[in-house]
Amino acid sequence: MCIEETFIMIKPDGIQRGLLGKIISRFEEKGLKLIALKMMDIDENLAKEHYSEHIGKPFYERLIEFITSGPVVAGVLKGEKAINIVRKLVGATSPDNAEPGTIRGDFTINTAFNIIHASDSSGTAKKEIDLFFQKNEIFTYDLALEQWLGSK
Ligand code: FUP
Repeated sequence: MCIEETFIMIKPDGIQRGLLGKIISRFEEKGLKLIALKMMDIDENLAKEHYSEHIGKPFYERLIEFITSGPVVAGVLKGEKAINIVRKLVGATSPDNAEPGTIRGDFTINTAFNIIHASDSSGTAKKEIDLFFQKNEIFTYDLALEQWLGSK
């Protein structure tokens, strides 16, 4: 069984629109385990590190300005094939491609203000979890399902 950990971040627009609870519920209802969660400000250095792959792109400056404009909520989700499952629940980057039923498909209309980030591979998941969380901010506990499956 492929148990993975993945990073999510509810962006400033998601917080400001009062969507935090609804977004987190999608992951809880799916059966993913929330093992870390915190509200925080992102400073410019962290923003630039997190979005380093986008340096030089036309939307880069606005992206850094936006992600540092207000608090975000960062989290770590764990579960079987969690990275791909979370990306599917989040939906495509561009809201016109994001399917109804996905978080972006249901709640967003503009690519720059797409309310949530989620890691897109095991490499970025590890990098992003390490960038945003100390080891003692990540928790270990059992879900009832895991006890049944013996698959912690
Ligand atoms: P995603 O992995 O779906 O969050 O998307 P990307 O890593 O490609 O892009 C990161 C963020 O840059 C997006 F969430 C929003 C922003 N962006 C734009 O503003 N315009 C674009 O054309 C592409 C991305």
